[in-house]
Amino acid sequence: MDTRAYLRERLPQVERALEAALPPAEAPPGVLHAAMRHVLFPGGKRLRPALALAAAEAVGAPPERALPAAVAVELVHTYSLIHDDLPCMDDDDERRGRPSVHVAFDEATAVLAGDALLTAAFQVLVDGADAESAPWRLAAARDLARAAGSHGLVGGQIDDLRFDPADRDPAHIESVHARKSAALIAASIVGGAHLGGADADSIERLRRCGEAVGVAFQIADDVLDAGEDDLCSSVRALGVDAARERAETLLAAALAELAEFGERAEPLRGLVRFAVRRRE
Ligand code: GRG
Repeated sequence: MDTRAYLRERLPQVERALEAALPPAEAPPGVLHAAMRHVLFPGGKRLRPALALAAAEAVGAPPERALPAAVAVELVHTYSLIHDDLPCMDDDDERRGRPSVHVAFDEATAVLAGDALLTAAFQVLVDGADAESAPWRLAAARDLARAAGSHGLVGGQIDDLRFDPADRDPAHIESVHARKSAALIAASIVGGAHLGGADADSIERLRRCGEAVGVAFQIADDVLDAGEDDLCSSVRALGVDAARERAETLLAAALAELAEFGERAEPLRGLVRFAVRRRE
């Protein structure tokens, strides 16, 4: 499976759907809409939307059926990046090689742009529901809310911010990663599968796959960032070699969950490998 070719083929439709989901930059209040677009376009790897589309394919649905989930997870991801960059959190002046939103605009605008993106994510999931898709969209919204909230992304973020530098317990570090990073990756896969009409057994397999690959993705990120001053890092707790080994073990577990899905899960398998073995 050529994952880069898959991304080149699928991502243009994600870009169009993201564009359609946001008000134009000129629509009032223009400053807010411009700030919402600032980090979203041009974006990053778009890994989470690609996982959502590939998960729909894995359960036998056309990938475009997963577009509302793909857009929703990217909007939640983008909000989290904007808020994470704020001076009260990670205090980063740059994101994706450009000034962070609070630098390009101001702090209040960055907070509000993040709030609006988070809200828009749930609007995209419910807008356009019909009798067939309503239960699937409801399930995707429920799982995304859980992944984004105090049991997921936000809970992981506060534990990361309050992380004790003396703590080198790998299990605690992995629990932070499971919430701060893996929960949204798992929600991307599960959301795509829900919109593809997957049965309960497939959803649970894909959830376990997403949780494993999500933690492995974060370990890969720690390995790529090794030498930076992140305190809650698997590399800091385990060393580079053991961290890499842990990521490979989790990758194998994630792929094992996909064993039953056959040929049509090849794009998802490719993306799962890409998430863990990427070099950027
Ligand atoms: C503010 C609630 C809240 C959460 C912030 C985004 C975040 C959580 C923290 C940033 C630091 C970090 C290492 C997060 C883990 C997730 C992660 C590796 C994000 C980067 O994701 P990529 O590599 O980014 O997919 P692109 O730019 O490609 O979309």
